[in-house]
Amino acid sequence: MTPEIMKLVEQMLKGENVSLSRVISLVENESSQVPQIMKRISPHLGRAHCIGITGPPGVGKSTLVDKLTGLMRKQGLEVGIIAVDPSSPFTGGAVLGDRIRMQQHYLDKGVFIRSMATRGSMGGLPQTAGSVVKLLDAAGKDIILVETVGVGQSEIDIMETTDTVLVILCPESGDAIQTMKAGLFEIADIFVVNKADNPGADNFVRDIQAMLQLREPNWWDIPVMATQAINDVGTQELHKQIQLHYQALCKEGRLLQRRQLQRKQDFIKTLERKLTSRLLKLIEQDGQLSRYIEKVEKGELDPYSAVDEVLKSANLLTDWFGQ
Ligand SMILES: Nc1nc2c(ncn2[C@@H]2O[C@H](COP(=O)(O)OP(=O)(O)OP(=O)(O)O)[C@@H](O)[C@H]2O)c(=O)[nH]1
Ligand SMILES: [Mg+2]
Repeated sequence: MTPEIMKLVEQMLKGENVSLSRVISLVENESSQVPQIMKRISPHLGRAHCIGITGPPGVGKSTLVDKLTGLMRKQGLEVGIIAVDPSSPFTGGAVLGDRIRMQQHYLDKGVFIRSMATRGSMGGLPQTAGSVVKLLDAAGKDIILVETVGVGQSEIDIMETTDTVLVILCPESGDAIQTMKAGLFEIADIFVVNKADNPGADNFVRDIQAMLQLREPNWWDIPVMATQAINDVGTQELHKQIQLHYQALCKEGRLLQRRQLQRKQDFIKTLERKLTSRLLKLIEQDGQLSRYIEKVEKGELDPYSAVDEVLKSANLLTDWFGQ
């Protein structure tokens, strides 16, 4: 680690937000210093309660995050917020909207807000989001809220990164069966039906409850909460449930287990990423890639055979293992 970055990391560990911001940028830009940074902060990890907030676009996730942040600040807790911005090349994403809704916390030094772009990974978490969560943890945030727009499978990411997952829906989100199809039942620790001021909320809550009753009894009964984030109705009850979930997690080593699994996934994913990018580089250097792409495009070669041939012809395995 360069002395400059070392100093930055030390300041971040003391809870200094400007340094935290700069270290996050290093991680987002995949600086070569990242492994050393992560190594340095590893003794400081695991203290924060990390909460994922996911759900379809526009259900009120940011408004809820804002209200929950207010309640947590009243308890004197330091809050870090990661708003994953579903940036589309057309709209430029929802950053501005998130900023406006969280305005009341902008001047509060106990609240750190960071937007991250999804960078194309279909609405899931950006590859670096897990590392950014770790930085906030190491910087001493008590609570880390990760808001992400949920669209299908990629919500699994949030489960692999956080301790408690809130799935936010609203009465317009469609019937409960669709919700189940979307895999939300697998990841939710708490269901929230927001915009309960709109018609159909009671029925929607009951539908979800009925679905949940079909599940095997577990150590945690998934609650279904009705909220009106915009009117601050039901938000205290939701906050209470979040705390209860954390308490239940902390019992009988469950949190430890969840985090062990997360670390394993983190390791495997990082390995996959590194291997893929290095292999692709090798293939590109070989100059053969464009020839194969052309053949596949023309339909002269099927993609599977092309992959086999590329791997053979580039002598990749020899290069890789240095034999
Ligand atoms: N009627 C009603 N509107 C709400 C409620 N909560 C939030 N809204 C409104 O719903 C709109 C979307 O709210 P956001 O908090 O930005 O929703 P979001 O899920 O973060 O949106 P994205 O991040 O763009 O996916 C805003 O106009 C809010 O004012 C609520 O309880 N009732
Ligand atoms: Mg939002």
